[in-house]
Amino acid sequence: MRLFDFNRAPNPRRVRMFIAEKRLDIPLVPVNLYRHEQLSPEFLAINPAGTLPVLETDEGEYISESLAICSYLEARHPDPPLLGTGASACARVLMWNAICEQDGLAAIAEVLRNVSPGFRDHALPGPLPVAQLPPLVARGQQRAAWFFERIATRLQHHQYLAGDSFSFADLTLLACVDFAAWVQIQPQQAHPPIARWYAEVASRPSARL
Ligand SMILES: N[C@@H](CCC(=O)N[C@@H](CS)C(=O)NCC(=O)O)C(=O)O
Repeated sequence: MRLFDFNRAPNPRRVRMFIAEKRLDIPLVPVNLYRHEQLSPEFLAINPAGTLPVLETDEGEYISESLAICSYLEARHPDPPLLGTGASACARVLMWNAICEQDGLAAIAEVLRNVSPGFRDHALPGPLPVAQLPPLVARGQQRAAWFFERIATRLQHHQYLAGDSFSFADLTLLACVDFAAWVQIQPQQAHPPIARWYAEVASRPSARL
């Protein structure tokens, strides 16, 4: 098994943290996004979307999408459970993970990818050119603000995002909060519940990855 990875990017990071929480040892294959190695013909043959992370299984199958990779690993290594146990806990993890992906990571990416010169003509991942749209910067900032307000409300009454147990949803949220700092958004300052949660989760050894 191998994980195609880039150490600076938020999606590969949440999978690396998941692997660390599971105490698994999976070799990493670096793919440098800054040098656009994800757009090489060799990598596009592995993942035509041109995104990381990708897991290569022992059977030679390639799995992209962070949640799909983590679901595969959870099925093979159930302890400690990070995707919930029981119908309702599993649904809560998937629900909050989806909220963090769609309303959090996507909003922050909308800001970064439409403002940073490094993403010129690459405002969306993938091999086709996509122009930056400056009005999306303010929209992304607004979406991110709404997202973190919702997260703060949730964390006011729950220790972790999906309830009483630490889960993959917390890893995705940690990736969101640290990614937000790239575009000068720091929800810990405005929202004490997020600050309380962040202090705990960011001190786990896996968060150093
Ligand atoms: N939905 C995917 C998102 C993967 C993704 O967008 N990864 C980013 C790095 S965080 C990427 O590979 N970007 C490539 C690019 O910008 O060309 C997942 O959950 O893994």
